[in-house]
Amino acid sequence: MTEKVAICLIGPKKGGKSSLLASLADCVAQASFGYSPRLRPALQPIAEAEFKAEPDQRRDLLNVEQGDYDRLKRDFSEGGVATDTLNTYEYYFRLSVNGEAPPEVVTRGPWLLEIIDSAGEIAAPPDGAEVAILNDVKSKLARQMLTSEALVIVLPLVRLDDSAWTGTLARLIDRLALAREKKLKRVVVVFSQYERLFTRLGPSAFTYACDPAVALHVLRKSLRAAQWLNRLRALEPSGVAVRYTVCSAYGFVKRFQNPNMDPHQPGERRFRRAGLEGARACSEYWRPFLTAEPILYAALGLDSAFTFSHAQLDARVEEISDASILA
Ligand SMILES: Nc1nc2c(ncn2[C@@H]2O[C@H](COP(=O)(O)OP(=O)(O)OP(=O)(O)O)[C@@H](O)[C@H]2O)c(=O)[nH]1
Ligand SMILES: [Mg+2]
Repeated sequence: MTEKVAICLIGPKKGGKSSLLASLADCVAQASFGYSPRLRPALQPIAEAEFKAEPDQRRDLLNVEQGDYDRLKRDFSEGGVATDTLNTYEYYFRLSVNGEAPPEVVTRGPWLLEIIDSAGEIAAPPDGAEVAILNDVKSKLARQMLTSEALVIVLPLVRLDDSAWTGTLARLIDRLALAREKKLKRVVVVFSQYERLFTRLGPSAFTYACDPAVALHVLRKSLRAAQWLNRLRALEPSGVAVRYTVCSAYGFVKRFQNPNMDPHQPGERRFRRAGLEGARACSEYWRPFLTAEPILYAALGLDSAFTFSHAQLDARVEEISDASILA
């Protein structure tokens, strides 16, 4: 049976929310995730009308243009555009699982997803900053957070220490934990821009990035630097599952295995073949990394090799022989 799931992306400005979303469909299509390849998930952008239609009308709507998501992808491939604060933006997808999955997952679905993106300043403005946001927009996002089944908190991995937004985000988590009428079932914290940790490793970068033990080590280290995330534990007694993961929308360069960013280009441009323009120039080499995880977990509650619970993060730290290279 078709099931609808609403997922709200929140996190600071420039945290990587829109980039995660823009790379999501390609990440699923390229199976660039930590789920078993036998799961065979498929994710297709759909129009809002299809999401909202009654089940018997859905077939007629299959050919509607997917303009909004195409525009988001194009903006991302051209270097990214900050989301404006004038509204919150909904994107719609059909998710299906076509391969081997736990029985409770295959017997349900397909899933119609509504993913809500918004400017970081609305939910997580810098502490003490006067950011003028229309009250309508704030209350729309607040309502969307309370009526979503899942929340994905996107945090930039590399700028945790000098971040002015931790206070506002911590207070938001507290308020969510106290809210009675929420529908929340799952929260995923995802640290973005993961490929940046591996820039000095050249063609070995992808091999290290693909090791879940490295991600676990990085997450433990990041959580020590972000103690305020412990407040999420307060959600668990009310039945909300919390997971941590990492992702990179830029990802890695196909065939060459190095991180897909060029530090010598102004604004750290992604690699692309000179002379080729537009989407093709990027897709030839671009392999996004794990941006599927937060959304598939949010929608299905299904763990991958790269999603970690508090229990896994708390477990006795095993020595990881190669982790010292990341220090
Ligand atoms: N190195 C690297 N940079 C990234 C990645 N994803 C996004 N960025 C950079 O981070 C910037 C911000 O990303 P966005 O996706 O626009 O962030 P956002 O959370 O949507 O920001 P707001 O819309 O302003 O709230 C982009 O312009 C990129 O330069 C990534 O995977 N790796
Ligand atoms: Mg954005």
